[in-house]
Amino acid sequence: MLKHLRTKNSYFITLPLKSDKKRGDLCFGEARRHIPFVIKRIYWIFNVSSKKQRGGHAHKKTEQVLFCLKGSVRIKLDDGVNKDAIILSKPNIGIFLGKMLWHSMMDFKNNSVLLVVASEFFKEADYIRDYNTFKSATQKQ
Ligand code: T46
Repeated sequence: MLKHLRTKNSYFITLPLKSDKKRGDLCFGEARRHIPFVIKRIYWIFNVSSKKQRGGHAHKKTEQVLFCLKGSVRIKLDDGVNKDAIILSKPNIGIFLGKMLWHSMMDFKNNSVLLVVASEFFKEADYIRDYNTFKSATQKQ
């Protein structure tokens, strides 16, 4: 059973998984069907030391879904009021992160590979990288 998240604009997404004992497994996701937006960008994060932390920002507009294809990664979420911490470790279970959600990734274990699909092209202006700016923006909403 997937954990219920208190942070707004976040929820788990379970993708179809075709298990095949003889040939191995296959997982897939379709835009607007399993992924709730049209995918404009993908990127993946790997070779991260288990002692290092990434993220530590929110997005003004971009929505994303994160999947840990290999290993495991802890994700901390904060909507300005509520906080959650979850672990991604199954390649068919992702987490949707909507806009204005402060997120950090840590505890990358066993050569983790974190795949991200995003609703927007990369734009640095879409990031809020200062926590106090994020906090005051959420209070104005
Ligand atoms: C996020 C979390 C989950 C690009 O030029 N294009 C891209 O599409 C991305 C994602 C990054 N970059 C550049 C920007 C920085 O110069 O790559 C560099 C590293 O990015 P950043 O420090 O933001 O990486 P993370 O791991 O802290 O955050 C990344 C994403 O940037 C972010 O949107 O939500 O993963």
